[in-house]
Amino acid sequence: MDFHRFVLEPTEPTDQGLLYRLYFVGDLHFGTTEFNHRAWQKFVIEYVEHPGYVIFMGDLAEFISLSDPRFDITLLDKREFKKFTDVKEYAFTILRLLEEKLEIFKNYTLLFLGGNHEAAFFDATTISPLRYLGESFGVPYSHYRAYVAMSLRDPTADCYRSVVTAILHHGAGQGRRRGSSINRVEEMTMWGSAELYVMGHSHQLIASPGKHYRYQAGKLKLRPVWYIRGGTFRTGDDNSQPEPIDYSVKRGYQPLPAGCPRVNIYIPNKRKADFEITVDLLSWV
Ligand SMILES: [Mn+2]
Repeated sequence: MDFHRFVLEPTEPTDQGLLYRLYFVGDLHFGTTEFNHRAWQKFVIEYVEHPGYVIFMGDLAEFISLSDPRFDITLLDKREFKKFTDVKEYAFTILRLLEEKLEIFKNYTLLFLGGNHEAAFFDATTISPLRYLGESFGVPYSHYRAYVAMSLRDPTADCYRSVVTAILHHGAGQGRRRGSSINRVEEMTMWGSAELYVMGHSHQLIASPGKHYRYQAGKLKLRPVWYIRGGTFRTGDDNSQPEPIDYSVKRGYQPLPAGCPRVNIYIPNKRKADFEITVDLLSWV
């Protein structure tokens, strides 16, 4: 598991303390007809009003799949397709469009975490989409999982006030019931201890609070933790052509909204107070 340390500046000054906002954004499946452009626009407006750091959780980019209505079956004639250069050219077209979409997050992006669809993208094109974006943004890329420590800087005192850690994994497997989905995240506690356990992949948007007991410096301490699943933007929209194809409908899953979780880390001004964490589940249809 890769380890990354980041220094966070407060995203917003408040009179009562310091606020650090952090978005986990994933499962866009950009490149399919099911990417919900309308919900994405609403998210961008929300983000501009409430800026914060961003960690991308994987399955952002998708090479066109055989089930995509835009796929031209005649291209499958192995003798014509594939001048391999055409495949690469198409892949880079998708990536450049995605890069434009993510441009507004560029200076606030901490990390790109890869998912299974990036692996499929790589298999089809030999291009690793998030390694490409990571290099373009000048931020690290981790395949599938990472352990992250975020040092919270206090610019008024020029010191670090605390550290929030997170164990991240794109996710794997299926199971659409809320319980089975969040249990996968709770199992991440066996990999190590952190304040935030975040997993994408299931497209469900869930935040579930938990508690950890830790014996530290001769004292038993109760630490609040959060288990989080990261949502999706692959829900289709009203304008899909040639017909609305909602991914969840097509797969026989319960329909889900488009959205992502936002984590608010708050340090009150009062001396010695440690951070508090709340999670907003942002969703749009
Ligand atoms: Mn996935």
